Amino acid sequence: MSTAPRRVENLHTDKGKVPVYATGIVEQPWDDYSAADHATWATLYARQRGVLAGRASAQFLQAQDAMGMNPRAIPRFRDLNAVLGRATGWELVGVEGLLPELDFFDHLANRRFPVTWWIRRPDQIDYIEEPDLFHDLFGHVPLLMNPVFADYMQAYGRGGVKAHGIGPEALQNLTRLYWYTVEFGLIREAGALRIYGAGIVSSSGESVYAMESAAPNRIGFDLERIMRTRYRIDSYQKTYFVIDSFAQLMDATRPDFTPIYARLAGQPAIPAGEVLDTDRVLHRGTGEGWPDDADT
Ligand code: HBI
Ligand code: FE
Repeated sequence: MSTAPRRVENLHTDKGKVPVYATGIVEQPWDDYSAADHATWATLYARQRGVLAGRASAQFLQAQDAMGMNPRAIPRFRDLNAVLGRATGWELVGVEGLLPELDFFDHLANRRFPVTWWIRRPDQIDYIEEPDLFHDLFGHVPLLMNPVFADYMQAYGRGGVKAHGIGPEALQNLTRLYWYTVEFGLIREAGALRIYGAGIVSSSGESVYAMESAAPNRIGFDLERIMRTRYRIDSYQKTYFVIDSFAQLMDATRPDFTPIYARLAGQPAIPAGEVLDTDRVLHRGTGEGWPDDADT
């Protein structure tokens, strides 16, 4: 039962005061967005929809259209919540940025998706490291309209709360699953490779790279293999994992992960660019342009 969050402090930002609540929830200060903020949204939205034609999952594009996101100005969370709530019971809540993992998992477990309330500056339009409103709203939110993916995200949140109680290794295993599916996942749709991961769909460069570059590996989804695989947060991915459907993703998260964590505990992590003999290899990458320093 979600209780209304308690206002705890006013956060000073360059746009005045934004009230921050106990669970990290802030109200979307829609009236404080500048013309530049709205123009940044409109530019990124138009550019990405152009890049994603023929590259993004049809289910992603249909879901984004069904949400009725305004392409010309930053959408109001409350308008999107009316549509999203009816479709799958999910709710967008504004946040300041990355949340402590347990807070993040608790939101997902209660069908609340945290969306950063601010958007990047015009001079950051091509890249920003931390997730801003465009990454969250354009990238993550549309698929919450898809009932199967919406169930997966809630199951993931519940799994995260449990993993947090088990320990750091379990949490690391689960974070890798999020990274290689929700953030950087590919899907096979009607026999063709398509993008659904938010980190890719919100990046023009990585949308092209993930689909067309010879450099990265593309490997069939394997839950435990993914949970062991390191990743990079500072460059395009060295490896992308491909699911056959969102149902496959949901089925993979049905079992209790506790015995899986126990099995993985003694096994070494797999470097981000490595290909295993047991992998279902769709494309073995050339490794061209890969950073040569260690993976995280
Ligand atoms: N917080 N607001 C926000 N958004 C995220 O995507 C997010 C987070 N905190 C932690 C986190 N993601 C990752 O560690 C996930 O793998 C859990
Ligand atoms: Fe993200």
